[in-house]
Amino acid sequence: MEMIQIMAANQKVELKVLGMACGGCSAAVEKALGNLEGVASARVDLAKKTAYVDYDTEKLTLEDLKKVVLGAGYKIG
Ligand SMILES: [Cu+2]
Repeated sequence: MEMIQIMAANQKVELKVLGMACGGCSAAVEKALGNLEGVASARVDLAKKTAYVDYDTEKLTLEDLKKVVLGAGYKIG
């Protein structure tokens, strides 16, 4: 039962991230997202300019994720 409650709040999203030029950039975005409390996993595909984030909707909103990307110096597409 506890398991179900934990899983129920998680949401997967894909964010278009603009301004990344190399692996260092994608790693920085990945780290910034991954450091957020409530993010279960964050993976960034540099070629696709996309961040795949699995997060807890009770702790974070999509806006919070976007703000972190902007704060790291990149843009949302
Ligand atoms: Cu770079």
